[in-house]
Amino acid sequence: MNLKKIRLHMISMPLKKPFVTHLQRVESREGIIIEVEDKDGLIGLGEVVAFSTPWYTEETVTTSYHMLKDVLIPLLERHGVNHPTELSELFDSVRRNAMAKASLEMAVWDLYARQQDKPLWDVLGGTREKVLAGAVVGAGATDGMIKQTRDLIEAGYERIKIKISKGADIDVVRTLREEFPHLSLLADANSAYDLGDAGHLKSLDEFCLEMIEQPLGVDDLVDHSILQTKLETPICLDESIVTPSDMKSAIHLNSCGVVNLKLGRVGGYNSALAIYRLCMENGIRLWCGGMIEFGVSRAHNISLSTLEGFSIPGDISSSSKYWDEDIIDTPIVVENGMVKRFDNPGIGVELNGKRLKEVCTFREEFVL
Ligand code: OSB
Ligand code: MG
Repeated sequence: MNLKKIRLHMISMPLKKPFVTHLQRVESREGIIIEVEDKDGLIGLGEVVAFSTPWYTEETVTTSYHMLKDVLIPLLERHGVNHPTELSELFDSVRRNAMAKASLEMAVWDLYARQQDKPLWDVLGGTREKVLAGAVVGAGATDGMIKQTRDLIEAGYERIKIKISKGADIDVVRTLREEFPHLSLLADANSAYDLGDAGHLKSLDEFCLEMIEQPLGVDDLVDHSILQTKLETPICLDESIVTPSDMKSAIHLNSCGVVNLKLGRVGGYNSALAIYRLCMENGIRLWCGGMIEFGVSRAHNISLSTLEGFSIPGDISSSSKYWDEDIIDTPIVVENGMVKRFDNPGIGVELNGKRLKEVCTFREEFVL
C-alpha cells in the first residue's frame, strides 16, 4: 500500500456537558487522531477511542500511545501490508490492546478506500444510504434525564438509551416510560449488576425496553446466559464481546439476543466484520455503539453501519451532541433519526486543521 508516514495527534476537548455513568464522569475527552499517508500524499484517518482512565476497558489514551509508537507502528514499518486485512495477522503477535490496533487499522482501511477512489462503505459492501441513529442520556437526576430525552426527541432522535445502575434503575425507567409511552427505549448498565440481582432486573421487564445492555460483568458470559433465561427483555452485550471468539461463546451459551458492535472495542474492521458475520449467521441482532468520540470515529461508524445487518439504530449522534466544534470538516448531523452516509472516497470527511491545532496537546510523526 506504499505507506510512507504516520502522524499521531494527541488531542483534548471539553464536552459541552459532562457524560455520567456509575463508573465515570467524563468532562473532557482525550483521544488520538491518526493520519496514515502514502507515497502519493493520500491520507487515511483513524482515531483511538480509549479514555483517559481504564473505566470502560483496560486501555487508556496513554497505553494506546505507547502501543502505537513502540509496538504497532514499528511492526507496520518492518512488514508493510498490501491490503488492510493483512493487519490482523500482523497484529496477532500482540495480545489484546484492541483500541490501539483498531485506530491504525481504521486509518489503513480509510487510506485503502481512498487509493481505490471509492467510499469506504462501498469497499466494505455497505448498502444503506442513511444509517439509523440514536442518542444516549447519561445518568443524573430523573427530571434532568426527562428533559434531555425530550430535547433529543425534538432534535429528531427516535431511539434513546439511558444509563442505569443500582439504586438508579427501576424508578428512572418507570418515570421515563410514563413520560414517553411509545419511545424506543433501552437501558445500559455498564456491568453494574451481578446474577444475584436477577430478580431485581426482572422487574424491568414490564417497561418494554428494547433491550438491556451489559447488565453483568465483562467476563460473565455464563451468568448472562442464565440471566437471559429469566428475563423477557433481550440482553445486549457490549463490554463482553471483544473478539470473534467471545462472540462464538456468547452464541453457544445464548448469552445475548443483541450485540453492540464497536470498532475500537473489538480491534478494528477485520474483527468487527467477523463478529458481524457470526451475528448474521446466528440470528443475533446488532447495532453500532458509540464512545463519545470525535468525528473521525463517527465517520467510520457510519461507514460500518451501512452494512445491511445494522437494522436497528445505533449510538450514532450528531457531532454537536458533545462538541462545540468537531475536528472534521463536515460535522455529523442526525436528521429524523438518520445520518446520510458520505459518498466521497474513504470515510468521506477530512480533518478540520484549524480545530485540530486548537485541541492538539502533542503531535509526533513517524517516517516508515
Ligand atoms: O457503554 O456504550 C457504552 C460511551 C462511552 C463508553 C461506553 C459507552 C458509551 C455510550 C455511548 O453509552 C455514548 C455515545 O457515544 O453517545
Ligand atoms: Mg454500553
